[in-house]
Amino acid sequence: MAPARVPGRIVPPAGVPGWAAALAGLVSAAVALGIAQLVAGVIDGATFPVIAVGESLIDLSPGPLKEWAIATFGTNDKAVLVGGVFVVLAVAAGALGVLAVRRLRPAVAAFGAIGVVGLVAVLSRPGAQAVDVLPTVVGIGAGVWTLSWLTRRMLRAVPYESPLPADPESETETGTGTGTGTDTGTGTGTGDVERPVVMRAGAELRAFDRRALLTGVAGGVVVAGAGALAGQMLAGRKEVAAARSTIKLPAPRTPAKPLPAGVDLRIRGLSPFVTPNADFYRVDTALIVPQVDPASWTLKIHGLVDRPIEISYADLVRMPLTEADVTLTCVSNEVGGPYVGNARWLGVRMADVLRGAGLRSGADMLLSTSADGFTCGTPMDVVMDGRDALFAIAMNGEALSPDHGFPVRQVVPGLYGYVSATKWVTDIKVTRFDQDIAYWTPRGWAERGPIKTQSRIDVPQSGASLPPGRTKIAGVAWAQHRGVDAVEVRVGDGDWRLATLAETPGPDTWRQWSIDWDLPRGEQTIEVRATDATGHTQTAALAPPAPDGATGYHTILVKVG
Ligand SMILES: Nc1nc2c(c(=O)[nH]1)N[C@H]1C(S)=C(S)[C@@H](COP(=O)(O)O)O[C@H]1N2
Ligand SMILES: [Mo]
Repeated sequence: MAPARVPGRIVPPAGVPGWAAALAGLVSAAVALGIAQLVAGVIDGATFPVIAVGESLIDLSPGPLKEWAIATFGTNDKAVLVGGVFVVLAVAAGALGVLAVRRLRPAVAAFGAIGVVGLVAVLSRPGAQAVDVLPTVVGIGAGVWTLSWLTRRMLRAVPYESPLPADPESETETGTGTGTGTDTGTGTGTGDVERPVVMRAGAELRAFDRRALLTGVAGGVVVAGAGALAGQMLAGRKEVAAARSTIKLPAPRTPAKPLPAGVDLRIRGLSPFVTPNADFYRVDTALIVPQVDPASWTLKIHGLVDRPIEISYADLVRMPLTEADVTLTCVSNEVGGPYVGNARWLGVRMADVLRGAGLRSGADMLLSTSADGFTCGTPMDVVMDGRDALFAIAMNGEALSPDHGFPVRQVVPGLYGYVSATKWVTDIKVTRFDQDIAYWTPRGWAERGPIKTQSRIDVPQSGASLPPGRTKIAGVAWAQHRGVDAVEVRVGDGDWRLATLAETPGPDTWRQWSIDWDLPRGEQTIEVRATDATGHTQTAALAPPAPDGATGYHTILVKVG
């Protein structure tokens, strides 16, 4: 049943409990603020009114009061002030809710008046612009709408029932027949006789509908929370983008070796040796990319150390920087899959930072945690053995993008990403594998994840139709920190032939390969396999990615002729 329109002057609220009216007011204010925050996030830099009011109060308060506040609350003085504004707003909103069930129009007007206070504050801020009013205006609009909606919603029109004694013969029928079908026994259905009802001239009978109020309130809370969260996220994204754009990357103390001329065979369709940042695969558990401001970022190192340390971004980039070409690989990459990419990383050797804390004997695991709570367990010996295990700040000459871990991530040659490449890293606990457990381990993935020797055919593409004659077959192979020594290709049941290998700067990157082949007509399968520098040839046995990386030969099918 649709609620009847509530007239400007509505039913006396005899049946509406005070808490319900106040709750409606509070939630309306929350919606107003949530929507205001959303708009402030969407529109570049538009002012969120509560902050503007707080700043105006600081400007208006006399010197001694300011000094008292600073002396009493210290660096929390601003937070206390903004908190105070919220408390005042909450009290006012509750009162408005109580007013609204008596007289909606004055309540709406008072809501608007609070908005005007916010607008005055917003516009009095230095450098205020016309768009700055939008968060307040749209927020107040949403709040007013919510207040009248909730007020109407909790005062449901009810069917008129005769106060005269019911006909004894139809009594049972009346008792059950007029109850609403949605009543679940909580006493809020419109047919409930215990509920106080309010009658008005014009034969409009209204009653407090608790369930309608509470479901409305729940909706309001969701809208307010989602608006506030999305708004904060958008604002945070802009702030971090601005911080990132001002970063000047220091020159490395240890630059990467210049890439040999022949690292890139420049074959159409073959993955370039350096994966452009925009094409680099992304794998993480983050639903929302964490926005971490380098100004507030710190890295804590604790656990089995002599002196726990906490370093800032400025501290980190003052340390000697190392540049290294390293290929990242995801354990969840299927044979032939796309989750592998190569970049030039700039960062501080993890070993240098860790030594500063003094590693204690007995530790064998570095449990790193990201800003969003992901954890990763890295074998300590691998990080400390002299390889280019980095706290990286840049990728291919650019500060990391938020997607790839800005401001600081780990990069450890030779280990799959899930046990090594923590993005947005903020904390390292020096610990033991038998004492701590990282995110993916209880989810069916191996505790340790050395990268398996693998190879992939990039050209031709599987399923391609090719003209008969000489065909270039090419791809990439990787065996990080061991290095690729050979790649072999086979067509059909023929013999394995050695492919030509491109140059590499070292064992930590993938290696391009190619081979020319006179393919016979018909449907042909092409297979590839790599041998690493330890002499190990990748196994033909098929294994899925879980628990410790897929195996098998990448095999494609082409049609020739
Ligand atoms: N914080 C965080 N870091 C993370 C992950 C994650 O889920 N959260 N995933 C890891 C995995 S599984 C991989 S393969 C690499 C991928 O790094 P990329 O997204 O920069 O390519 O990041 C690693 N670092
Ligand atoms: Mo991964």
